Amino acid sequence: MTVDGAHKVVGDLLQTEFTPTHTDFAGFLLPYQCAMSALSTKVNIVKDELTHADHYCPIRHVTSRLKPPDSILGKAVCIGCPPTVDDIRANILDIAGVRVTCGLISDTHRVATLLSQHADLTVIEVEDYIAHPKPSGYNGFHMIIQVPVYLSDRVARVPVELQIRTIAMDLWANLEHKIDDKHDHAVPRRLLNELIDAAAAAHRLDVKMQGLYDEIGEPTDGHHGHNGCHLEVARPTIDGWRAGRGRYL
Ligand code: 0O2
Repeated sequence: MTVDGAHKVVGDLLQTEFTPTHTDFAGFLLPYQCAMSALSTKVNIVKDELTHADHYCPIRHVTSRLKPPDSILGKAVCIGCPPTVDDIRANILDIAGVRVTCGLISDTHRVATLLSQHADLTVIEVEDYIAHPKPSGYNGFHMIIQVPVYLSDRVARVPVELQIRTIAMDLWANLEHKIDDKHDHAVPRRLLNELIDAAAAAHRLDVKMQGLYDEIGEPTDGHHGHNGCHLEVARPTIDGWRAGRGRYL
């Protein structure tokens, strides 16, 4: 289903459970907000520590966002997830998102490896769009990470989507997002082709810069080159996990 189609269906879903009438959105989103803050803090600690220790920090920017309720419901409709709180919790894993922007391709892999080594984090899904770009041209390294949130009576393990991109791809993705919005998700073919060309050019620049860096750069601890990184991915532990979602490496 297209995004527009989903929005129309969302408009007809006022009787579903996931609405302001039935759902305390602030309460639903709170664990996601906490998990997002915890992961952002971890990334920022790594950033500060490496800036201090290495004088070269692979992390340039860290941002985060919570998906708004209408967008959560739109995605539920798109993927055929029943619009109930439990189903949404089990099947939509990018309600909380943290985005890390890096200089080089090898930096993205270094950051992914460093974070995956945190004992309290569990990587449950990896999508390597750098090795396998999307048809749109998008590339980036995505992980779904379970982050522990210590509530008053229990520990909730909350999924957060971590997106790690180069600066060049971040520039592309932000512009592509704006163009997509401006055209109401129906971008003319000519522009789509130009965007695909631009993404390829950004990737060529990334590969070129990586090559130049490799000529002068000294590998640091955890450096895995730019040909990818291999992470241990845990089997999902969330009830109602959507079979076949993502690729498990
Ligand atoms: P926003 O605004 O970030 O919330 P899914 O997320 O399950 O629908 P998929 O393909 O399994 O789809 O997830 P994926 O591709 O790992 O992550 C999707 C997110 O990556 C998007 O989130 C974007 O942030 C980013 N992304 C993926 N492809 C593109 C692309 O072609 N262009 C741009 N600009 N960003 C992309 P959302 O939820 O779509 O948006």
